[in-house]
Amino acid sequence: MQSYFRNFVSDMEKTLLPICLFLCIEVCLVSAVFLQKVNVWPMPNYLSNGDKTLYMGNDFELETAGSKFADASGILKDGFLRVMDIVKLDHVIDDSHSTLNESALLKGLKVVIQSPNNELQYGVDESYKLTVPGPGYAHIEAPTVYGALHGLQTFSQLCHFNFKTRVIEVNLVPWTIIDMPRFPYRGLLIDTARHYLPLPVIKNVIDSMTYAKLNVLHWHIVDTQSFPLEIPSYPKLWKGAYSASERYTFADAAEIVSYAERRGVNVLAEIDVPGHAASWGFGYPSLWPSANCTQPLDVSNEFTFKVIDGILSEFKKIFKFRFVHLGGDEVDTGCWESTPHVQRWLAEHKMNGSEAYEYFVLKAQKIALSHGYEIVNWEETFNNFGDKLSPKTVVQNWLEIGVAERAVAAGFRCIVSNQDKWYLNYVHSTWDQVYSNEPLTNITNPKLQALVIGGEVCSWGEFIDGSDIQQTIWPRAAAAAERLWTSYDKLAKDPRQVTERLAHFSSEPKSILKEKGS
Ligand code: CP6
Repeated sequence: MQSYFRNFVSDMEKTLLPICLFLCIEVCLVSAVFLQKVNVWPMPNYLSNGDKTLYMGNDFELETAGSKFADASGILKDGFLRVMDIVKLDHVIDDSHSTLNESALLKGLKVVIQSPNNELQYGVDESYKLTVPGPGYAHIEAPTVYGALHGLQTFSQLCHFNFKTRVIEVNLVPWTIIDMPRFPYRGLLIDTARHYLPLPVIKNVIDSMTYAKLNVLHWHIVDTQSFPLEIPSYPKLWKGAYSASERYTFADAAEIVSYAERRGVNVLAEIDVPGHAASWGFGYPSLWPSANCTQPLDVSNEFTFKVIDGILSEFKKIFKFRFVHLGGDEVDTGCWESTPHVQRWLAEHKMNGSEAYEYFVLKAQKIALSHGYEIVNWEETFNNFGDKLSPKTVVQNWLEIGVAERAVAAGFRCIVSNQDKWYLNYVHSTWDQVYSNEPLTNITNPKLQALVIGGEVCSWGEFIDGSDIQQTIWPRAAAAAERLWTSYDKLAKDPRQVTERLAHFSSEPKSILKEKGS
């Protein structure tokens, strides 16, 4: 019995010992991971950290001595104040610091920007280096102020409020972060035609984009349902607005652009032609083929192109982004083929409906080019007459799988918006599906990869308004933002690995999404 028991024990030891060892190692590993939890979103491209904790002084300050960038317009200073607001939230901070050691004090942030210019444009250098070496100062170095703004966002994510000591802490010091985006175009579409979005809501959306380093607000301004924007040279166009109060003055639009610009966000303005444009005709009914067949815009009428030209020449005054979006999607030429005067025009010009669609899109492209814009078009234009499009076209995918592959093979640049994964209006699509949408799927040639300039999540407005747009956008847009920012080899292959980090990111901006917009 005794020997049986001894044997039993030793047998047990044989099996338990490895299990115990395994558990010990596991506990150590888990606690190491726990200690080194890095809660930065999107994940930077190079990062190293230590295990020390600093606390932020009362007069935590921004210093820019040595920077070539003069910040006359206060872009950097405002950015600094905004992230300090995020860091502090509404916590009651203990400013006596009586229990804290001077040798762990973080006094401020020194920012050095190499370029004196601050023009925001497609392809601007957004890289930055952020270091928190120890007590004293944290440092950001960046070629441009827009890289520095990203650095500020990352810095804010290293800070947290310690509820015991009631001070702001930075832990895991020393930090070194070297970071740059994977793609230059990281977009979000908002739609102000299906539901009007008040200016403070749009501003809030812009602010929230900066937390995730998204850099293009694609403003789908107008559609069938409404024309909310004032166009000074065609003052009847915004008769197509839902109501007098649901409108943007030209100055409002300029205000949105400068608000976005100061935050490193470009605005891509869209007029979707020739489909999706029936609202244009409330002010100018001759833009309709007929009163009961109201779109696509009348291809047979020169006035149609005069209005497009007028709109784009007004756009050029405020929308400084290199690209304008000319839509071109979901065109049903039935109205053209069934309206007598358009029918006659088609016959005279020896065109059928689809040829007239091509004629319209190419003519609109020429107008945009004449104003110095490059063009984004929805993928149908490429699918139907890709060989005719201007080489300055960027093809925006949404519909078919494999469009990016085909568009870059044909030499076009491409933006990926795969509707199954990146259409946020599909509220049942989950953040991990968003995360797993890889823009370079099946594109292996580096030259062709470079033609995929990025991607865009789309918050179409049929069922979204100012009251719930933020809840529909986040946190899924953040999943896309990491896909577009972080280099491929650093992305999680299984989205579940990043759940906790994304949850941490989500709670931070949400708490300041109250009306700070205007
Ligand atoms: N409006 C415009 C839309 C859509 C598109 N263009 C759209 C289509 C399908 C879905 C969501 C939006 N509402 N002008 C397509 C690019 Cl699911």
